[in-house]
Formats: sequence, C-alpha cells, structure tokens
Amino acid sequence: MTAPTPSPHVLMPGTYPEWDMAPLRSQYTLHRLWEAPDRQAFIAEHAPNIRAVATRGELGANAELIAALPALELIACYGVGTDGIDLAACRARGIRVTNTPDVLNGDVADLAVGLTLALQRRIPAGDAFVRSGAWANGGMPLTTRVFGQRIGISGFGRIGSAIARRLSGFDVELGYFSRTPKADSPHLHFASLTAMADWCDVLIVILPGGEATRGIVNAEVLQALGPAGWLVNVSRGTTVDEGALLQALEEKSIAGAALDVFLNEPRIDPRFAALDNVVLHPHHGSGTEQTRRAMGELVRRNLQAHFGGLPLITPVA
Ligand code: 8YV
Repeated sequence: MTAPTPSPHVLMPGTYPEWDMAPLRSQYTLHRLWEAPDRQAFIAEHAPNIRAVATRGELGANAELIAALPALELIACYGVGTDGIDLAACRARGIRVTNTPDVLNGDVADLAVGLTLALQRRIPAGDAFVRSGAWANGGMPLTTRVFGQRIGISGFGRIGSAIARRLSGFDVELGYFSRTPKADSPHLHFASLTAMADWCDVLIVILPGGEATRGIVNAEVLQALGPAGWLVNVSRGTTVDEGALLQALEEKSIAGAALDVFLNEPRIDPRFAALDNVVLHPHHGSGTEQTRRAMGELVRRNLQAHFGGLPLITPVA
C-alpha cells in the first residue's frame, strides 16, 4: 500500500471565514501565523515545509516574509489589491501570485455609491437624529443633493467602470482620471487629477494601492476640490495624503469625506472620530457574505490548480 501524499504546507498570515478554513484544513497542513506568540520563531520552525502563503489584501506578504520561506512556490491573495505583496521579490524567485479580481467589483462599486449618498445626504446623522429624539424639536438640517452633480472617478479599471455604470443612473455628469482615455467610454477623461478635482463636486478614489499612487490625492488636489467638494475613498489609505486630508476636513477647506480605507488600519488616526463632516467605514468594500464566499472559493481554486500542476485561475505573477 503506497503511503498517502503529504498535504502541502500553507502559511496563513490571517484567518478566512470558517466556510473556507474547513476545506483548507482538509486539503493542506495549515500554519496559522496570526496565532503564533512568536512570529519569527514560528516561521523559522515551519519555513522549510511551507510551499504556499494564503494571505489577505490588507495583510499581504512582504519581502522579509518571502525571504524567510525557501520552499515558497505560491502566494494566493484573498482580495484584488496585491500592493501588500512584494511582487518584485516573487518575480525574482519565480514565486507565483494570485488574487481575487472581478468577484468583488460589484460590492466595492456599490459601497462607493452608498458612501457618496451617505456622505452628502448625511444618512448616518439622520439615523442618529431620529434615535436621539431630536426630531421632536424640529426637522433635520438640510443636506446636499447628489443627482445633477459632477462626479470624478479616479482610477477607471474594472471597479471604476462599475462605479460609473451605477452612477449613470443618477443623472450626474461623470469624468474619470486615468493614464489613457478609454476609447469606449462616453465620460470626460482627465489626464490630470488636479484638473478633475477642480471640475468635479465629488471625487471618488478607486486607484490601485502601492508606491505609484502613494499620496496622489495630496494638498493640491484637495485645494482644487475646494470647500464645496467631497472625497470618497474606497481604494487604499495610501492613495491619500492623510495629514493633508485631516487638515482640509478640520479647516472645512473641503466639504467632507467618506472613507472605507485609512493609514494604519484598524488603529486609524483618532482625529477622524472628532469630525462631523465624515462617514467612516471599516475597510469593508468586499464585505458581503456572497462576495467573500466567491473570493474564498477563488483562493482555494488557485491553490488546487497550483498543487495540481494546472494553470492558475487568476494569476498576477
Ligand atoms: C479585501 C481589499 O478583499 O480586495 C482588496 O484588495 O482591499 C479588500 O476588499 C479584504 O480586505 C480581504 O480581507
């Protein structure tokens, strides 16, 4: 009788929902890094056997972790953003990388529209107004109309296009910022983010994270957006100069911001909580059961493909 093939060893920096953990446990030898009291010792102990890392968008896999895993073949990312993964280090060693694109486009686009409405129509404040009993003393202060505005989408890939499709139903003017115009788009193209910020009433940020976009929404862009301008960020906290944003919000040199992403998540700058002109959301763009089930399935299909010697489903590198 032949000995059973040992299950591949997979390092997990963070957990997945149980509906993913159960099948992963049955197919792989999982190493749960987030439970290790001593990360370095844990990695050193298991590194020789670890062939794959199953990470999440916000956890990534940096060069130090990659270098510590001599047998690493694959990094599977639960999320579309791979800016937390050192792709150069992966390419240098021929380590494959996968992510979970497309299955989360609709959710993130829905949230961008929802945050825009929540911000300008002050929906969270309206809920608090009713709950507090303040309504008995008169009506809620007036808010800001959403339809009829100029909305600029910064980043016009699959999610940015999905945001535009949704907003097209809101009788708004749409513009977008991207390196090159999209030949099939009817919307106004801007090659300059500052120029689009000057044009639009609402600036929605859905650019990829990473060094190329770090702080791209800077003080100049925020000044161009102006005191009647609004910012919605569903991309990465790194795409906005957060110090400049906080100053603009505190000085009301922009009207307000709705943010799903921040620097130093989840321990974000406490200055945000003191502001009345913001809607704050906990990096949950893809955070629906349906989408997270689809993401987990895609991660597991990529792992199975890799260890089965088959083409990867959604390769990045
Ligand atoms: C992740 C994200 O899906 O997809 C991404 O890149 O930023 C998130 O929506 C989520 O953080 C996974 O835990």
